Amino acid sequence: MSFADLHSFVAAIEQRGWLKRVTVLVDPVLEITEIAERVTKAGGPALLFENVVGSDLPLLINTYGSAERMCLALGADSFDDVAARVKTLIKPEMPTTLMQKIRRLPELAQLGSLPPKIVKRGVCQEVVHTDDADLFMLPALKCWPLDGDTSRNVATEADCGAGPGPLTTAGTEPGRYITLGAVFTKDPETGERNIGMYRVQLFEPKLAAMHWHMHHDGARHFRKYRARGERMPVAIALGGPAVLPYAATCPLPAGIDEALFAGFLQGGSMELVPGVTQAALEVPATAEIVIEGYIDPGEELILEGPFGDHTGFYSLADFYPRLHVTAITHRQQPIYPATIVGKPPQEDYWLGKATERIFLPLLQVVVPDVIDYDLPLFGCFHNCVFVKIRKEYPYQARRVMAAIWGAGQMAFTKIIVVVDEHVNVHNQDEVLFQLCSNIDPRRDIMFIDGPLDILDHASPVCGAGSKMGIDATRKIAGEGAIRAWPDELEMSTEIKERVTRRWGEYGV
Ligand SMILES: Cc1cc2nc3c(=O)[nH]c(=O)nc-3n(C[C@H](O)[C@H](O)[C@H](O)COP(=O)(O)O)c2cc1C
Ligand SMILES: [Mn+2]
Repeated sequence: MSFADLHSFVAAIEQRGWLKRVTVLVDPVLEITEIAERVTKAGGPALLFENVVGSDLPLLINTYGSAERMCLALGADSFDDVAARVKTLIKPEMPTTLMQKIRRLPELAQLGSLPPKIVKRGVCQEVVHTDDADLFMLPALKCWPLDGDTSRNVATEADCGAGPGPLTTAGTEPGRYITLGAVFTKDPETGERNIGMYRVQLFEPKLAAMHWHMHHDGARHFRKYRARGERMPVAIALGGPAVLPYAATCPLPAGIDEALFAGFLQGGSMELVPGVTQAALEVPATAEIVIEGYIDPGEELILEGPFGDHTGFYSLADFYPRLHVTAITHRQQPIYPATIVGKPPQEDYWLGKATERIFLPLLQVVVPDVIDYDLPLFGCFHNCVFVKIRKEYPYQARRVMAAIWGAGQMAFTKIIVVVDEHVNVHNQDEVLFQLCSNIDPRRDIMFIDGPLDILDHASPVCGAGSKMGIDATRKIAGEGAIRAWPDELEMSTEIKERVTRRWGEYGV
């Protein structure tokens, strides 16, 4: 089952008892964060705030904050089911008999219906604001106390910004952000579409800042428009197909359209309509709200941030492009979807978990040695990954590390721990046990320099620094000085079964 818009997804989760409506008046400034923080960390439901200070729109949060809701949005029973479908994409089994060919026809027909479909009209444009567009009609959250407060947590010159621009005072309450928007852009050379989830800070009714990291596709497009000296059309979609926010976070290779992947995930094409003021872009027909605008790459940048981020720290304020709003369109009675990030676990943990599982078959194409991997909660996505391999030759773990450091967004991983096949990488204690016991630190830790997540505040410069690979596998001949390597303790199956069988007799 798939959900073509947020309204139908809300109805579905409400029907399953996974949504709670909050009717009392609440403040989008900090108060919603603290409520969502408590509910998410307790594994609680999605929340629909029907009465938000300063806005007529209801605010939905924690929509994807559980395995069940994330799977429902993906139209699957489990992440592994989706991974299995992804695997058939990359490793199609060739039908050999006529019967097999016939059986595969529906599958092939389905593949043909995945690219986005451009339609003439969409509910997302039921109401159109152009001259009267006002970003502050949205109940955009101020998530953390120091968000937008540029008196501290500001980047120094060593950071990512492309040089100073003038400071701008931010709206009514500084530090309000759109946090669950899918940002649509196109490559000016190839016309290829990209959808990325990037936060957007509100400054004035028609002025915002676009926080795309330099390594992400939106920023890549931006650099192309800048080189051409052309204005860049941008649209931000809120709501739309239930898979869209997830698709926008997917680490797809540059040039692969996230709308196509969304179509694959939901088993049917996503409908798009041309923007009303940015006709070069198509936006999701079923979105709740769409913000259309442009970035003029010739214009001075704006100091964006700080922002309480998924690292558990404020990401430093730095200079980012100004987004000028040309229209805000919405359906009748739109729902405003939002999320907060912060110390894990938050709602985004589940978006990340889905990716970890769904992208395993794709990672295995690049690094076939990887049997399984886990991005532990404490690692906040990019800080740490546990990898399991079947070791067959010397230094295989190091080869795996090097390959991961070259693989898409996995390249930003700061610490890689490689363990042997028998270790459960989803059990932190098991991995740490191997790590602590199996390494000679000087021999088994490898450092390299390279690009890092720009949110890593400990790296010596923004977006680049050192990474560490820890080979916690059993060492074999050819891997430097090792003595006889002992076997790990394990009771024989026979004795285990005997003790299980006789357990009652012992009376312990
Ligand atoms: C809740 C959430 C917020 C995010 N915020 C940002 C952001 O502000 N800027 C950014 O560049 N990436 C952000 N990301 C990560 C990107 O969405 C993600 O890396 C995505 O794959 C980028 O797409 P792209 O490769 O098409 O650019 C966020 C992810 C999530 C789940
Ligand atoms: Mn992309």
